[in-house]
Amino acid sequence: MFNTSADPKIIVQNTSDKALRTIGEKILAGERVSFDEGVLLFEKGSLPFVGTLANWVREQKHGNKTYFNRNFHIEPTNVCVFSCKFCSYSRLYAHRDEGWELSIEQMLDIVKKYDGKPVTEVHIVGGVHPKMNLDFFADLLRRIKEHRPDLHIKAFTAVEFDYMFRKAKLSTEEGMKKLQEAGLQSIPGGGAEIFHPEIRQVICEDKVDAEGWLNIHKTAHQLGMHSNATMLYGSIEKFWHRVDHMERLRSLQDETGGFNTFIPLKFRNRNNDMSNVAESSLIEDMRLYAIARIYMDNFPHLKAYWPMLGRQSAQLSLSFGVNDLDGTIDDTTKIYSMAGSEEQTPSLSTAQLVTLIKQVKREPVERDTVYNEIKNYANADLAELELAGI
Ligand code: V47
Ligand code: SF4
Repeated sequence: MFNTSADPKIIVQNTSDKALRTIGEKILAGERVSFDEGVLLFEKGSLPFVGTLANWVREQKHGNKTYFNRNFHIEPTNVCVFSCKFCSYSRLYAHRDEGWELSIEQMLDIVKKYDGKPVTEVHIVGGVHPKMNLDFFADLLRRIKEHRPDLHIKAFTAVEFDYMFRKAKLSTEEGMKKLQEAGLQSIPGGGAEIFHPEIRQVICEDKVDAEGWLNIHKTAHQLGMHSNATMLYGSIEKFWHRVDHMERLRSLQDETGGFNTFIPLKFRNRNNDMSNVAESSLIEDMRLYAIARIYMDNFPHLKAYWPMLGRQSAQLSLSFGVNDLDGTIDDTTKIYSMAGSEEQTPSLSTAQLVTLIKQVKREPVERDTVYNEIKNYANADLAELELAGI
């Protein structure tokens, strides 16, 4: 590879392409990159060029710090009324006998498995089951909070909210308030995919559209909650669709400031209706992360979701703008292993995650959901962590 910690001024000065040089100078002056410049970075920006600039931006914002949190996932069901072409995970409602659906008691049993363990967050996301309605989920949140009030609940994608609220005949604000009162604290970033209708109509035509997705996040922000945003990249979209997606998120962030993290999700092509579409290369993945770090100047954090990207690529991404590796995810999250990620058992202990981060000379910092620092592991004794089984 090469060294992204080289002096970005020298890289910019030595770039022969005038347009790229101008963009590089803008970035180093702390100025925002425009839509057209974003597209140009994708078209012409070499990996060393965008990588070095993104690494500089990352280090300006966070130095060497690399965040992770201790969380676990609950997937209430894999039955889904929608039919996204890239989804390897859902069992359509018509084939619900092949799927699973958990009762509130079963989900509480999962929460109870973590009693006494130092997890700070539960992440609840699943398919859209027509019988699991707003009251069911409000009840679930309430019961989790009764059992463990200190556990931060980050739950439901905009796709799930949109369906729940429409079924309950409530406005987004009314529905969101009801769930917030029941214990909802943050919103994960799923369901965004690619916003532009040209792509959305092909890969996920029947679920919430861009305006709906953005409005749900805006409402959550207005009610004082934070959220994340994802982008499913590397399938059939063109570079400008990616920039259009990032532009819409950047504009909403200018308005509300409620997003914590941008999470690009690499399209994986196994066991779904898009298996004929090739996956992006490692170089394209790193270029994407770097350009995302440069473009999303008002997003505090850029996260690589290691169960989907793979551990080694996630490690590498820490030199291309990424400053967050999600969590220890001590469970059996199925969505990515089913879609072809090499991570068949997506679980890492704290000691393993800390080691992964230290191997690339970054500083591991455990955080809570809203990025309060819990513990800096720069000088942690790994042997002790391993002995303690964490
Ligand atoms: O929206 C589904 C993606 C997302 C595939 O907010 C696929 O902290 C790649 O959003 N290839 C759900 N991606 C997961 C998600 C998420 C994950 C981790 C953390 C957070 C957070 C959010 O999974 C879906 C979709 O974009 N997905 N199938 C696939 N074949
Ligand atoms: Fe359903 Fe989500 Fe899969 Fe789409 S990606 S089919 S909404 S589970």
